[in-house]
Amino acid sequence: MLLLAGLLVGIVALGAGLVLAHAQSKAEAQQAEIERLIKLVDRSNTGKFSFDDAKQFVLDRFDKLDPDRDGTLTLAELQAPLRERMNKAKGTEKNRLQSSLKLLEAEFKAMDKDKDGTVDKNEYVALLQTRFDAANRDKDQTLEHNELKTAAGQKVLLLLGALVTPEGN
Ligand SMILES: [Ca+2]
Ligand SMILES: [Ca+2]
Ligand SMILES: [Ca+2]
Repeated sequence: MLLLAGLLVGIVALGAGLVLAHAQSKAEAQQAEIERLIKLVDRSNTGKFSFDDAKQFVLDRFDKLDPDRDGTLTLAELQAPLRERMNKAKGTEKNRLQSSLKLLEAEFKAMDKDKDGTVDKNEYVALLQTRFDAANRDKDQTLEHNELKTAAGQKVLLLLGALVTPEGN
């Protein structure tokens, strides 16, 4: 959906010829990001990953995001790595990261089921399970590249720390 929104803005702003190039490079960037994450998550080197792979990956990621090790994430903790990058970024890159921060805030709210203002591991993993199942269209044990390309797949990748592609960029 974000990709589509970006494309629509592109059509208005740039005209048809440039849009083709724009869409092409975005598709390539998305492709590369999917490949990167599959490599990180897939422990058995099969080019796809199971829910257990994804769960293990997010639990490790959770610990890295949780420097005070209290077992919960605040919004600030979730956003910290991105903020750090944003401080060093300039221009369009900075705008891109700014949109990502907003998206993370929405993600945080989606995860914080009991609305206590923090996200614990159970909440994180529960949302991962829901999104994994939604994206796993052939109902086998794994998410493949073509499933990760879909809107549902992109939502799984967000939880794995994918670089997001915000609107209008
Ligand atoms: Ca914490
Ligand atoms: Ca909570
Ligand atoms: Ca599958």
